[in-house]
Amino acid sequence: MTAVTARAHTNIALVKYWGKADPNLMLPQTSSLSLTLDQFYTDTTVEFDPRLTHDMVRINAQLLAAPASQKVVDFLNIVREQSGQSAFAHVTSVNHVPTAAGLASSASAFAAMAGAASRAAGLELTPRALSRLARRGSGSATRSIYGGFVEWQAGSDDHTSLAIPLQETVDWPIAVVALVLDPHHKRISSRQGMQSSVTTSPYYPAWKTVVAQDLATIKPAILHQDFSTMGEVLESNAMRMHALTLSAQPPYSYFNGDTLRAMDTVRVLRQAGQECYYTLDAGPNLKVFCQTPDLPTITQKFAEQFGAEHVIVAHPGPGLRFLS
Ligand code: 2P0
Repeated sequence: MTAVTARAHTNIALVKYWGKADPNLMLPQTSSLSLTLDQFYTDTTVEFDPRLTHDMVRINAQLLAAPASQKVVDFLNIVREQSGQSAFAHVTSVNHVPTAAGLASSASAFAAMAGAASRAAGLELTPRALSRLARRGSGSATRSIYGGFVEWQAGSDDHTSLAIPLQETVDWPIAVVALVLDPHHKRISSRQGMQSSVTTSPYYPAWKTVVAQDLATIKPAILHQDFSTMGEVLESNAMRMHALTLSAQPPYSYFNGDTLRAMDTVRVLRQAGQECYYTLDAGPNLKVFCQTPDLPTITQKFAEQFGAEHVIVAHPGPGLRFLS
């Protein structure tokens, strides 16, 4: 019985994953691309224990009962199948991410769990294999195995759908300003939302074309440190993803009034020469990309508008690591 602890950081997608091709294997409809962030992470400890009669899952010091623990139990079943380990496990996970506020705690959570559970079960997986395993827990977790800029290549099956680091160490003074406009649980989960977009939005075929074009444009822009091109692509990609929510049947939206006000502030800042671009996920919280020399002006503006306690600055962060 060995307890293993792993830490993984969350990531923010610049080209979004929004739709599954295979919900069981968690194969996406398209590839996607993200930046791993230093400020938001999850620490997870896993220990298999033959004395247990079921998996014991504690998240942020709270013991989860079924059905809340089901996603974790399903994930542990995959690890048991791969490793031959038959015991149930103690799982203790602490999220340093505002949970379910559109800051993708599932990405850091399942990446950390992939690391801790596989090693505790006796497996020594490569980063590629860890990213495939993390994918089975949550799509965005595929990318959190690596630091820096990461592409999740859609692939066509369980073996080929995995993350590839584009640039693990980011030697570029960029920052992401996260605005926590509403820290509460979202009403429509990403899982439900993306499924509804795939099956009901008439724009879904166009989205697949958009993603292919955006990836082709953004990858060289990142490698050449072309901030303007990267920013224009990430902002339009986010808006086109959200167009899939507005065009679904029934329509829905993750925006609230503050989201629209913050988007407007980004435009005003840009007109005043502070180059910054926004993105947002399945929640109302904007994430604003900027270059570090512009950080003081940009954070001050948002602190005046929403309160300093709602403004969190993050930088490029590292990939999965083992703490014990
Ligand atoms: C992303 N999101 O690329 C996109 C953009 C939210 C908006 O991946 O069903 O928690 O577990 O695979 O990964 C959030 O969805 O969904 C997400 P599942 P996940 O980051």
